[in-house]
Amino acid sequence: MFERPDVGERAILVHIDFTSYEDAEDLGEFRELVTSAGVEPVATINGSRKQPSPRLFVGEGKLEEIRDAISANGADVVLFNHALSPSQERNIERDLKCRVLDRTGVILDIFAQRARTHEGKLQVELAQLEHMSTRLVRGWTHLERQKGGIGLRGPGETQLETDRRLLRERIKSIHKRLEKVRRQRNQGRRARTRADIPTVSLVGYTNAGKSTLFNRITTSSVYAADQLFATLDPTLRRLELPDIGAVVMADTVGFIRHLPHKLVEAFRATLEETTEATLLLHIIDCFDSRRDENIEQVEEVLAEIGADEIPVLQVFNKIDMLENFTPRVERNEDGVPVRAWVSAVTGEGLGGLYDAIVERLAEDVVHHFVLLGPTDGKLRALLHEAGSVLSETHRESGDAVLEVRLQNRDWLQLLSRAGMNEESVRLDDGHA
Ligand SMILES: Nc1nc2c(ncn2[C@@H]2O[C@H](COP(=O)(O)OP(=O)(O)O)[C@@H](O)[C@H]2O)c(=O)[nH]1
Ligand SMILES: [Mg+2]
Repeated sequence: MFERPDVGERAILVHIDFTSYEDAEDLGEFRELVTSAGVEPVATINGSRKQPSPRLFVGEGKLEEIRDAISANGADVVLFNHALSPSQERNIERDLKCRVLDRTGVILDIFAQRARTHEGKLQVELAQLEHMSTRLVRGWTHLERQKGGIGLRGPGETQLETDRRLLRERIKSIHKRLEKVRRQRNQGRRARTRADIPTVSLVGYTNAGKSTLFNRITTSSVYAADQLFATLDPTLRRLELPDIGAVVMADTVGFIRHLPHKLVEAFRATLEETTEATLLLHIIDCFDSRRDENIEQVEEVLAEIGADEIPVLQVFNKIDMLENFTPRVERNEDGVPVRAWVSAVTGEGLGGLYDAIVERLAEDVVHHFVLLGPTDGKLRALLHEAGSVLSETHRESGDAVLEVRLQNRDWLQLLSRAGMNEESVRLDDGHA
């Protein structure tokens, strides 16, 4: 794996409107994607054409414009908000003497940075190798590759530099490993890597405000915990919530409009971690004209990856864009908070959101006073090991009273590991 470059790369973005395309790509979203790939867009070249030129995608005049922008801005890379054919990419690179990446390459780079699970990483590497296998002959120097940078992260350089036969073998071997991972999962044998602390995952479209909200919540002086995860992974942080205790918050890779078809699998795989979450915060840009279809799309994909059983709290973000809007929390007929209206930028509504998160997490938390006799040592040890014991007192009878607080599913799991169940354990809940 490549290190990310210390100094941010500087990119020229190219976005062309084609009269022959019905559904124009979204430039705002592309800029957002580029930024989240860790690259700084320093200039944007716009244009319009009837259709792409077969050889250089754009016309000679436009290419000249891009060339000028590269030298004027000291750019390192040119990013096209379009799918380029391998030969177009190669021709443009040769002509501009600058690294060129298309939309697929940019998105793959983000996935490579964000995939956290084993399966996700394999799936993204597969997509990268497949994307690159047609693009092996490039003008990039050895030095540039070693420096890393956008589009250069992921499969090691040996794979890129050796011949296609090796690449094909590598692809085959990843297919095999993926099959194995899936088989194990289907047999339910996959080692669950679920943390023993609850995880709240933020999902939603790119640009909905996930990262802004994530930063806002995790750095708020009220709940920010140690920065345990900050150095390891900027998209995972720990919070301390009242009545809940430690919680991990995770920013996930955003949904992307016009996701290139061949990246669908890789995208789902990077989202796969959300199936392990305790609670999903579905962040929605309430000002977006495509709001409702976005919500449906997200829900559909969550169902497809098997995350539809996980409780969801919808967060309608950017209420500062609406006129005279008062933040509020909406509840369902059972009184459960299901939707919070907030502004991640101004902070309006965040208090209500925190409370709603705590309330939703508390649904799944048990708080018991457990009576343990001398023969119940196993459960006592497991509860301590899980860090779930709030206090312990001893009675003259020889019983210990443990005050415990943990996720209900963990409680059931510890009981079964101790050879007990909810009927056989003695509770002293009159105590609570
Ligand atoms: N007006 C307004 N803009 C917001 C709000 N939250 C995020 N944004 C902006 O929306 C854009 C996308 O935000 P970001 O957090 O990167 O979205 P992500 O792609 O979902 O992570 C950025 O330009 C943010 O400044 C909000 O509450 N109000
Ligand atoms: Mg983001």
